[in-house]
Amino acid sequence: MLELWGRKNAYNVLKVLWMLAELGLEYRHYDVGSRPGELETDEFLALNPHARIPVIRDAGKVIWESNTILRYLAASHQDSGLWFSNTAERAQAEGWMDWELCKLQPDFIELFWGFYRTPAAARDAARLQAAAARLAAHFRLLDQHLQRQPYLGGEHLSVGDIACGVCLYRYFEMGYEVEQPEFVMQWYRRLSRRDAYRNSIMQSFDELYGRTDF
Ligand SMILES: N[C@@H](CCC(=O)N[C@@H](CS)C(=O)NCC(=O)O)C(=O)O
Repeated sequence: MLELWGRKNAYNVLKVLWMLAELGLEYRHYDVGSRPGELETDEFLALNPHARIPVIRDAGKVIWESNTILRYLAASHQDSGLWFSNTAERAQAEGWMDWELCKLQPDFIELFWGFYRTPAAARDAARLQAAAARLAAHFRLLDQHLQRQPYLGGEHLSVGDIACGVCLYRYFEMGYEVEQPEFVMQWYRRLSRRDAYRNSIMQSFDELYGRTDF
């Protein structure tokens, strides 16, 4: 059976939970990452030398990096429609995945950590504003793209939507005032109609409020 390591409220673990739910796959879950030192044990470092979650093991192979895990699972279950056998079509979705990793996620994490996870008295307003402005620009970019098509990779849900769509619930629900671009919101509503999205992503994250200890 597929195994998954990582606390279920971690941003990058959420991507994998959503993917597993879309595929209807059973898995064994190891809840690591919320207690000090858990990712630095010899046992865990043998799985992921970068001491990060998520990690999966499937068919005897260990895989880390959330977007790599998404690619692996989608490519291994091509009947799900989440992958593209046509390489040019696949590249459309994959471009957004790589952009998520280097642009969208760092700015989202900066805002989420700086605002939601940092106790109010310790927040840095100027830094938050700068992160929020960068994120707003990212979302405008997504909006332009989604004006032309319902999903990031084209006409149906794919790995690209899972990588980028994971942040929407926290972005719009964490209590920081943000723009709500029309086509992003339509996309968000489309995702929200999926059981897999609601059951994995649209979950309370109250336990992270004001917590910087993990
Ligand atoms: N690029 C990596 C980033 C992994 C990462 O930074 N994961 C965070 C959780 S979202 C982590 O392991 N944090 C340490 C912890 O939760 O203890 C990926 O996409 O998998």
